[in-house]
Amino acid sequence: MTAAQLLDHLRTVVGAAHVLTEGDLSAWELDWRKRVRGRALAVVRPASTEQVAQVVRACVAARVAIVPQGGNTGMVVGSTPDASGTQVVLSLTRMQQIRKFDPANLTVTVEAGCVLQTLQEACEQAGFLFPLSLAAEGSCTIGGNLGTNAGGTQVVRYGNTRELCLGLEVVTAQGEIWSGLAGLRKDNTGYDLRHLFIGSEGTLGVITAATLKLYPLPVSTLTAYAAVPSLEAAVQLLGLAHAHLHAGLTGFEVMGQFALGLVVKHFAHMRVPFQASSPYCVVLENSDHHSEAHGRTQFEALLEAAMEAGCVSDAVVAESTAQARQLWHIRESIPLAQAQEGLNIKHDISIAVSHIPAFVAETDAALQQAFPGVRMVNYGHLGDGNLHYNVQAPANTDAEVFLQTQEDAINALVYAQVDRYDGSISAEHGIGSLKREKLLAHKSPVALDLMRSIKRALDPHNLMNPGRVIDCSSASGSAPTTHPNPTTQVLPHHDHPY
Ligand code: FAD
Ligand code: 2HG
Ligand code: ZN
Repeated sequence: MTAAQLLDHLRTVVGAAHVLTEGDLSAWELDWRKRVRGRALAVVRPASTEQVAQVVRACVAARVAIVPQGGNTGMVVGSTPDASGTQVVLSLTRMQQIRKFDPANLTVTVEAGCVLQTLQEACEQAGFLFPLSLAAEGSCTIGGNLGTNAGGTQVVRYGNTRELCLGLEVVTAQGEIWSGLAGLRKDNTGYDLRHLFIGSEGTLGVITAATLKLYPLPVSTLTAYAAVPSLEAAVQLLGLAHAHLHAGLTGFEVMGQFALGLVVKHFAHMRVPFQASSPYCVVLENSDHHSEAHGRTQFEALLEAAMEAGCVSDAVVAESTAQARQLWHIRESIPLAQAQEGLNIKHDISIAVSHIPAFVAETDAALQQAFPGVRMVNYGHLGDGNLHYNVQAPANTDAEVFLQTQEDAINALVYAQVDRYDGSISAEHGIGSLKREKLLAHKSPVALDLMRSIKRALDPHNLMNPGRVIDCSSASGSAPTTHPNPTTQVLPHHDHPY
């Protein structure tokens, strides 16, 4: 089958209006950080699981690779096509139905293209909480959240997306439909296939729907914002927060002074408490199931104990939902402020919480010694041991030249430290193509071989998002493939500011 014949066939499957080949396809071809632009054979937008299956079968017959895509907000260049012009972007955004609420089972079944915020709001209207929450929630999709096993700001209480998922519907790399949406909390009938697909970044199959866990809505959700004198103090505060709030602790985020300074600089209208006076600040959330008064008393007792222990120097508790939103907005604006500041290097790392202060002290010092003047944009989900330990070029330097010459060495230094502390080089964003080489260097050979075996077994023609996560192309000396995997085109600097 030629490419033209394939496109004709796809038009009959999803409708001509939903096979995009011309015009500005940047929304699908350019990654969120604007680091890499690919070129698609077509963007195909099916409206049902059956259509996804037909698209996959047609692509397999034509030996054309498929790149599943949701909101295209991923951080690791995993959802855009390569530069060959031969890959089909399979966009799930037309599949957005909430298929079923099951209040007694505390589950919701939803299609993969549903935007996270749409699902959160629908759940709230139905009287339930769907707790996954991240700054990209207005545009990321459930399929992308599952594909990346996204984390976000509520993991400390509810776990990441994997832990919120009870079942999946998947179109396999052969174009068959596997339906596992029963929503069972107990099912020990052999391998748990759902966990293979979650976090596989579109490399094993296409997630078309999921059954997800719901929780009771808290009676009151309170937010506090605290200045802490050090990272050690932030870790001590985390311990106190667990002890005082128990399961009420639903958010614990840390923000370094320079990261908050970028928010002040680029979003001048925002009020950022304690930024000038404290090396770190923390956002805490307490979700209470008794009453607001109970939640507030608990929060006040916690902050009093923390001040007595010397791990909090100043704190505010939001008086209203609007104030709470403003405090969270500060935290959630950091990635955007960092983008405004220009090119940067992201490290989405996890380390045991207990080791984080020592890791940061040592790694900050080593970076300053090797790359004087680098600016650390350090913040993240301290409650989960997940830091966004990002590096900005020194002030008054050409960031593009700095990155070209120093990025590899900076990554090597940071990831060697992560290894020394037995951490992970990707806590929540995934591997995509950005970290594929790093995965080879930081994962054990046994683990890599197991991953390759799974990939070859489920996707023998290497057509599902090839070149992402783990390379099984013939060029890698691994599995046979009918497709070379040309490297994506790295953009000139004026096109990739983040
Ligand atoms: P996409 O970017 O479209 O795709 C991501 C990956 O999933 C790709 O490999 C793609 O092939 C695959 N995929 C997409 N849909 C499917 C499907 N239906 N079936 C199989 N595979 C699929 N991430 C966090 O974890 N925590 C955060 O706190 C966080 N904050 C963010 C804040 C901002 C401002 C931004 C821009 C991003 C943030 N992210 C965060 C990253 C990103 O939002 C998440 O990775 C999100 O889960 C991606 O969803 P998406 O729909 O945009 O997926
Ligand atoms: C966050 O927690 C996101 O804000 C983005 O995961 C992190 O931009 C980043 O480095
Ligand atoms: Zn994050």
